[in-house]
Amino acid sequence: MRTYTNVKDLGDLNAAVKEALEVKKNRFAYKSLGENKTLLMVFFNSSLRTRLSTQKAGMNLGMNTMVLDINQGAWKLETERGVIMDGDKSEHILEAIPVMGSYCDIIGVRAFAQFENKEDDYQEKILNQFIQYSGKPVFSMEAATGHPLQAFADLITIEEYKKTARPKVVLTWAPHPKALPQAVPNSFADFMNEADVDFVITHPEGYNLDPKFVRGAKVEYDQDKALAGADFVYAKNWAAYADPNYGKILSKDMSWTVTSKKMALTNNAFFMHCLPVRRNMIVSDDVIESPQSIVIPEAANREISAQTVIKRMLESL
Ligand code: AN0
Ligand code: CP
Repeated sequence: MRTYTNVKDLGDLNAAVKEALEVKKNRFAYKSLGENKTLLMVFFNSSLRTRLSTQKAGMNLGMNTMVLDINQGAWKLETERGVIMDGDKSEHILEAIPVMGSYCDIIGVRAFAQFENKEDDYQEKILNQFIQYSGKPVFSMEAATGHPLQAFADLITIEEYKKTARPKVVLTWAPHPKALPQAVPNSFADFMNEADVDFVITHPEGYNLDPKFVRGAKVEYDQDKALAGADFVYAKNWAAYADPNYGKILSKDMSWTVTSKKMALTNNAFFMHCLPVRRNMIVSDDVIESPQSIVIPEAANREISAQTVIKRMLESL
């Protein structure tokens, strides 16, 4: 595997989940695979889970791991070609990327949507420059339009907790005070559309995601109707995608918060969220603390999704 940015990069999805569950059974079985190999993780944005779980995954595989926070101690990077660099940016990304590539064997990149220019975000301008200029296998640690390590961990978690062969999985928008990217819901839809689940997306009008990710999924604007009979409730906020409102907050309607009253509409569903989550905006205290909340095992599976992806990249070096 040379790149990991979306569900297709995994090939046969059932086989990938099976491999992940094998990795989970014995996470040190491939300790020699990464010997004398270096993993570089580059962060343009904050992280708790991705930083720790991906570093742990690399260590499980015997790799040396390095972390660079671009905004804390590195030079400010110019990302546009042709700019006269007389401002506060000291280095161009076109030098920085191959230099970073020269110190490592595999690179993970976190570069969120900037909400300044929809085309730049949806063309994955930063991630694609890493793929093009680093000379190394590159995986997304949440880029502008996707978070495939999260969605893979989510699928593994659903596989572990499901009680029926084809569970009903509902992705629901929920309110949040700040504008958030569509990366997490995009990738979740990307994966659920390929998985053996009954997938429904619910959000207020105006919050439709990119059709490239929604594909054949059912979209229901009435949250209560969508939640009826759900086996898994996956909550997430995102800002508007559609023009002319790209990156804008259109609603803070607290009636969309996932409360115990909402969960009562479901088939005793499990509650999921990628974290970090704002309590009593996205989900009530009682729901996230309930036995049906699987947010902690879901986060723990981030180590497994990362390890499966890095293992495949090491195998292809
Ligand atoms: C980010 C997002 O919504 O994309 C990261 C989630 C994993 N969340 C925040 O910035 C709060
Ligand atoms: N879920 C997730 O990616 O969390 P972090 O932003 O803390 O890495």
